[in-house]
Amino acid sequence: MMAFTEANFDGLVGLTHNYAGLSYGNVASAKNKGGVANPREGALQGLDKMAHMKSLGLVQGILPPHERPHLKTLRAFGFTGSDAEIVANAYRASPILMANVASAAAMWTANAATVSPSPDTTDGRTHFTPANLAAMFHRSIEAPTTARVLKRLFPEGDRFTHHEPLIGGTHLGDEGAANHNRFCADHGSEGVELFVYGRSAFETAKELQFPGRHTVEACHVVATHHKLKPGKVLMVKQNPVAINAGAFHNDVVAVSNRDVFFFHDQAFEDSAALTGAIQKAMGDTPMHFVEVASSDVPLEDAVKSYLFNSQLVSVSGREGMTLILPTEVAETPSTKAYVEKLIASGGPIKHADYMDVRQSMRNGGGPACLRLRVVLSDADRAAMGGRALIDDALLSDLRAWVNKHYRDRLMPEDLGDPKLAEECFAALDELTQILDLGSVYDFQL
Ligand code: SUG
Repeated sequence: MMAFTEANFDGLVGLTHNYAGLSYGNVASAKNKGGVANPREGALQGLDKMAHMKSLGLVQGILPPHERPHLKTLRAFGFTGSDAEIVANAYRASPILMANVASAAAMWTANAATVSPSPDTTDGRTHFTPANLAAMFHRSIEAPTTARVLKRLFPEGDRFTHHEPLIGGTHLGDEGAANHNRFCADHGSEGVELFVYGRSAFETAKELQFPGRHTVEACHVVATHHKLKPGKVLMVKQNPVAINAGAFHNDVVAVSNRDVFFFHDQAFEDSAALTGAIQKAMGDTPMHFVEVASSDVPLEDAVKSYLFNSQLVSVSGREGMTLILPTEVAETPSTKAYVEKLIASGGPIKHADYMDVRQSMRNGGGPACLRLRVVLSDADRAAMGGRALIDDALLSDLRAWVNKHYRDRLMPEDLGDPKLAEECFAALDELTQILDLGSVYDFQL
């Protein structure tokens, strides 16, 4: 019997990490607009989180930051000349355009792609679809680089296969794994995949105040491309109330691991119907549903603290599952009390580890936003390309690289500095060597 594990691929916080307030409907992004960011601290916080996961015996991977500012986009807008001239002219012409093409948002790799592992697919391969992230301009430019990195790490062939990001712009808006959960008895057993959407492509979603970024049509296309098994795919609409409260991705109000689904009672319009459908699709494997009542944790506190944007993991040697939570949960009275009660309840979740990822949290990215889950067999792991699985040597190389290249202070006003672009490209060129990625950036192609 082949052994399967879940690997988490965290996005490394990029050199241009800043607070530009780009994401309408993302409460933290709006609140922290214009603040002072510390890219170096952000990257080190991310590496500490990866080190913690590794120390728990989990398989931890890393995905690189993207090249920012993205000069290819600026050239497409008509800017010409040397790199320095393009940066200076684009910033002068439109600081907000520059903020968009300089955003480090690729760090939130829960939005990098949707991944269906081999036990779920009829051709027995692991399928990847990079998310088009069409809803937000600054994220809509991520997919080509994401695709190149994923293809390098998971070579196309008998084990892994890659699909094109969806066409159709916002009509086929796809935000990737942040709106996708997989339930199974064990990571290597056949799973049930749940796709969550905010709206339909061809309707006016009058009930939404904020963008419903992901459409039901996108879910259908990805499920079809991924060759998922009939009866093992579910689609559900996220509750508009949750989107309007700032849950711009479903992973702000729900998280799963294996046979446990942890979610807020306002995440979906009809929790009972959903849990019934999941249990039916799971057949003989009993699910554990941990539904958090609004009377314990108001939706507002769930969004503020990111209780559900935790990682739920099975740690060998620990009885029960572990939540990897952002420290903000311990600082919010309702969620702190809830987690204490949950751990003492005798249910499937028995441990809570808190991580400081504040640099990312201020842009609306908690522990779960920072990671892409990929279930891999031992043989899959052996077939991977690059050097993206974390061990002590790689961690130490990455920490040294961050300390050498990253600034410790960045504001949106700094994004027009041609020197920053130069620093980024030099650093990323070096990173592709550390991670053995080959050429994945436009400036290398
Ligand atoms: O897409 N924030 C990201 C946060 C993504 C979180 N991901 C998950 N929930 N899985 C977004 O809204 C803010 C950037 C800025 O404002 O500078 C931003 O893009």
